[in-house]
Amino acid sequence: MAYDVSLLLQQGRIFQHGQLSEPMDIAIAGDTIRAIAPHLDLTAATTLPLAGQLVIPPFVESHIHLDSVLTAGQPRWNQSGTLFEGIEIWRERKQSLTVEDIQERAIAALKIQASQGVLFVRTHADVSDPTLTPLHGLLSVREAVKDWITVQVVAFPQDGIYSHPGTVERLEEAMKLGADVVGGIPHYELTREDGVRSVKYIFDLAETYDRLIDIHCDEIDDDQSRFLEVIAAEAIRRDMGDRVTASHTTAFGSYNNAYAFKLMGFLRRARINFVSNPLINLTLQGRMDTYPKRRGLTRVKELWQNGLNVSLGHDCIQDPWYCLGTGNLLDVALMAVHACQMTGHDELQACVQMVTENGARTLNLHHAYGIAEGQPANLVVLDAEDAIAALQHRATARHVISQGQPLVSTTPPQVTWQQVV
Ligand code: 17E
Ligand code: FE2
Repeated sequence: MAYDVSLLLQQGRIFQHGQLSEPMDIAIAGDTIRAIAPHLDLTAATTLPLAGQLVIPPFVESHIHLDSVLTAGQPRWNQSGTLFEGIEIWRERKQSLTVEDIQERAIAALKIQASQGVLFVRTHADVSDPTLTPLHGLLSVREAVKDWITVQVVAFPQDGIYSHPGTVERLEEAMKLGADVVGGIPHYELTREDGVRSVKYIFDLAETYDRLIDIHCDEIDDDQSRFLEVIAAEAIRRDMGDRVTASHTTAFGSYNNAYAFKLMGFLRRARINFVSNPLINLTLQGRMDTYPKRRGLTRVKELWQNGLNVSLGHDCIQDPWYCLGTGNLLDVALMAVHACQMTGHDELQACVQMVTENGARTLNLHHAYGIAEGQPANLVVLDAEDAIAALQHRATARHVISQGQPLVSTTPPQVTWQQVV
C-alpha cells in the first residue's frame, strides 16, 4: 500500500446518484478518498464503525444571504411579511454594517450549517451600498473558512442595478475584487425595460470576467413578471446554460399554463439551473391574495420532471425576510416535499438530491464533489438507513468529514422513560 490511511469509515451505505449502495468501507488518506469496497482489510489512525448508517456527499446550500443572517428584528420587525418591507428594513440595517459585524454573524451561521452537514455554500453579498461592506466582509469570510467549508460569493445588487447611481460600476468593481458570481434583480428594476437591460449587462459582465451568474428572478406573484424568458434567451444565445442560475422564479407558479408550457420548452433548451427557496417564498408570497391563496413557489416538480437541474436553498436564517431558519437543509427538503407535493418514492429521494448533488451542479462544483476513489474526502454520515428515512426522522448529521478530517460530530438526543408504559 503506497499510502497511509488516516480515516476508515466502516460499513456505511452510500446514497448518491439516486442509488443506495450495500454497506461499504471507505478509506481516506490525507484529503482524498483512496478506496471504497465492501471490505477493506486496512488499519487506520482513526476508524469509525457506521453499522449501516447513511453516507452522503455533503449538503450544498445553494442560496443564502450571509450578510443579513441573524439580524431578525433589527432595527424593526417585518410586519407585512413581504419581500419589499424586508428590503426596506435591510436598507435601514445596512446603515450600521461593519465588516466585523458581517464576519461574526456569517461565521456563526456557517458553523451552524457545517454542524448539520453543509460544506458548500453560495452566499449573496449586497453590493447596493457605496461602501461595499457586505462584499468585503463576505470575501474575507470566504478566505477565513476555506480550510473547512467552501464559500462562493455572488455580487447581488439588492436595490436594483439601474435604480440608483453607481451600482453598475460597483457590480464591475465586485468582479475585480473577486466575487465568484454576478447577480441581479430584474423584477425590482424601475421598468421592465431596465429589467431586460440588466439581464444583458449581467451576462456581459460574466462573459468578460469569466464568472457564473445567479439572478434573483421574478420573485413576485405578478404573472406578468417574465424575466426568466430573458435569462433563458441569453443563455441559449451565448451557450452558457450550465453556468447560469435563476433563483426564486416564483412568478412561474402564477403563469398561465399555455405560457408555462411554451416557456418550459425554452428552458429545456437553455439548460439553466434553478434554485427554489420554499421556506421563504411560502411566507413572503401570496400576501396580496385572499382565498384561495397561492403558494408562491416556482414549478419545482415540473422542472424536475423536465430534466432540469433544481436545487433548494434556505435563503435566510433569522433576518428581515424570515425570522426563523435553522440552517438544516433537511428542513428545506421537507418543506419542498410538502409545498410542492413531492411525496412519491422517487420524488422524496429527488428532494434529498436537491439539497446535495443538484446544489453541487448549481454551484458548478464538478469534480470537487461526490463520493468516489480519488475524490476530495468530503462526506456526511447521517443517522438513517436511507434517504427517505433521513427525511422522515430529520436525521442528525453524526459525523461531518471535511477535506479528509473529522470536522464536527453530533450525538442524537437520548430519550429516557421514567415509567414503564
Ligand atoms: N432579497 C431578496 O431580494 N429576496 C429574498 N428572498 C431575500 C433577500 C431573502
Ligand atoms: Fe435570495
